[in-house]
Amino acid sequence: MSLHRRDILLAMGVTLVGACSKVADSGGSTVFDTAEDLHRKAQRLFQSRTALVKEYSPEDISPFFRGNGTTRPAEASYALSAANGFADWRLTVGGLVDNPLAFSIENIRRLPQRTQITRHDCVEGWSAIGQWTGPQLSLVLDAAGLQDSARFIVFRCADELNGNAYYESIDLLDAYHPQTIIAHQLNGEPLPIRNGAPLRMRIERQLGYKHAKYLTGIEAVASLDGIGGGEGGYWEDRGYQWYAGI
Ligand SMILES: Nc1nc2c(c(=O)[nH]1)N[C@H]1C(S)=C(S)[C@@H](COP(=O)(O)O)O[C@H]1N2
Ligand SMILES: [Mo]
Repeated sequence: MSLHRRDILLAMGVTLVGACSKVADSGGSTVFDTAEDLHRKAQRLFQSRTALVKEYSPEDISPFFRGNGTTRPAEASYALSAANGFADWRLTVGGLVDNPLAFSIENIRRLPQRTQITRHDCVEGWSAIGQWTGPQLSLVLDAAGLQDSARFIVFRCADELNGNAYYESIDLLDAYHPQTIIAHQLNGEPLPIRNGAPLRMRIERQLGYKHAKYLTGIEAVASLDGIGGGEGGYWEDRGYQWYAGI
């Protein structure tokens, strides 16, 4: 899947603003960089954001991929759905899109798939290597048709922590990253409940808390204001960084 040209420009605009303010913050002569310098810096940032993360071999896979955060949503509707093999689970794609969509797990399995063996890093100080399979998020976003005003992708989840819905968000650069997939398998098996069954995000350029589990909705938005606590994610609303790059 290729990036929309419009999205690249939009995302680069976001990156450029970040680069400029960082340059300004650092003081000194860098404030007077030529347009060429700035262009080179923006390109370097863009390349570091779009590069692939390392993929591992089957022998590197961790014997047990632990669960963290919610490991079994407490909601009765979740237990019912799990008892039925998630046959009634729907993943909705909406917000600033031309064609709102709803996918069953079977629909998700029938899309072109990507399989990747990657290392997951949690801020709590553990890592694990697992093999994940599912369609690229870009495929689903292109099918829904992102509108020009869309800047962020929000992920809605089935679980709550302390009475607050878990949610996450990323920008369009990460949304269109080739290793950003909607996973329905871990190590060749349907996702275990502890790891987010039936669907969870893999956002491989970022830390563990960005990878929304128990995924029910994907929403394209222009701003993160007014969603949850307004900081772009459950943990971000509690002080974690929104951009958790690794
Ligand atoms: N819906 C939901 N997604 C979540 C969490 C959660 O509590 N609820 N925890 C996050 C954190 S902190 C991590 S490290 C990973 C853990 O993924 P795992 O359970 O497969 O190890 O899921 C992330 N996604
Ligand atoms: Mo985590």
